[in-house]
Amino acid sequence: MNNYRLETEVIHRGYESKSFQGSLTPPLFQSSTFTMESAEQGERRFAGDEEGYIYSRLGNPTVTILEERIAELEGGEAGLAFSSGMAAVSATLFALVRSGDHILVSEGVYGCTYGLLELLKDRFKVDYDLIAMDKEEHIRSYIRPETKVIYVETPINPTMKLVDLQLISKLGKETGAKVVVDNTFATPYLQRPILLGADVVVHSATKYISGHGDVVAGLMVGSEEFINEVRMTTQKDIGGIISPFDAWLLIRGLKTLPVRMDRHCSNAIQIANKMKNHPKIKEIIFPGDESFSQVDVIEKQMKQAGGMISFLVNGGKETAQRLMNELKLIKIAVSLGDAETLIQHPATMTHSVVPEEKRAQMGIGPELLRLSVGLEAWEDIWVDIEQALEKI
Ligand code: LCS
Repeated sequence: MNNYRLETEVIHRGYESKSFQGSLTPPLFQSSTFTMESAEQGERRFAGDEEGYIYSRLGNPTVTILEERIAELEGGEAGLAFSSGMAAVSATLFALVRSGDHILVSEGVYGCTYGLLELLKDRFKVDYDLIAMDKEEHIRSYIRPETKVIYVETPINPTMKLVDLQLISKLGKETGAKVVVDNTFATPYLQRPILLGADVVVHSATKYISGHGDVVAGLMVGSEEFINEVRMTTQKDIGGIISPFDAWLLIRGLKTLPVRMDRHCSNAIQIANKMKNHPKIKEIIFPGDESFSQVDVIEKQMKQAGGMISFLVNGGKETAQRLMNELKLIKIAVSLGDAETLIQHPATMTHSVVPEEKRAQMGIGPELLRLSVGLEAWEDIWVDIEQALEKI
């Protein structure tokens, strides 16, 4: 297949209808296993001497289309799909570290990623440090001979801080640590870490890639060698594979990713502009606003600022929760990147598993709220926020 622009690849990459009786949309291979023509063929397939599907934990034609598509979109050699974002994150880390190793982590990660780091530390003696990743010398001072992975989210959930991916990739190459980037908030439409030097990209595909709030899934992109290793070890033997139907839904979701992202981004700019002038809002943290402290990093690596806004209200947890309860159109829910605008309170919801002092280090206080700006008319989203703000 020729190389096309990303907006075309999201629709076509990895699928040739003539191989599937002309079906315009990729067929759903809802099959757990695949029959062999002979015992000898079974032997050859297991030995790796003949290509072909064996069993859906090892590969499935619908899933293959998704994996080829995401690899192309991220600019990597190969892709792998998982049952959840956490299955992708855990398969990556279990493949890259051994007892005694060290992981350097951005100061702020999704709550369950923090939980996984703690589990690795407690049970498998893999140490980690959460650090601010803004200054080169500061980052360098934490890299040890045992540092095998530099793991970052950017933008960080939910504090919206950014990490300079070229800088981190340079440090990874110099020290031999693998750079893993969770690209959930940006998606490959806004940011392509592998093209900036990262080794592995992971996603919670549950979010913008699905886009419709109906799938929990994960994706990984990296070198052919790394993806094959994970496919045959920490995916095959731990087992966090995607179902063919969920892969099919993600193929469908990806087709509209660019148009949806444009709308999420433009809606977020409108909402942020209204919010920042409201007296009951103490501060907005939105990479698309001129007050944002890392505008230089956006210019280096992001096409647009994204559809997520975090903000602080005057008055702490009770006021934050009251604001949520007064909303009518906007739904109180974790997850993000859906058509519906969603709001959540990170300190008591997505990041409640993170101890309070670590939350404070990450910048997650009781007055912080996170808004996933949806695809509705932005005026309707704002009217809802404004009427709720009037009541607090
Ligand atoms: N990485 C990031 C940045 C995430 O935000 C999440 C989930 C994950 C990984 C894990 O993905 P999952 O297994 O849920 O597909 N984030 C959530 C959030 O902020 N609200 O609900 C889930």
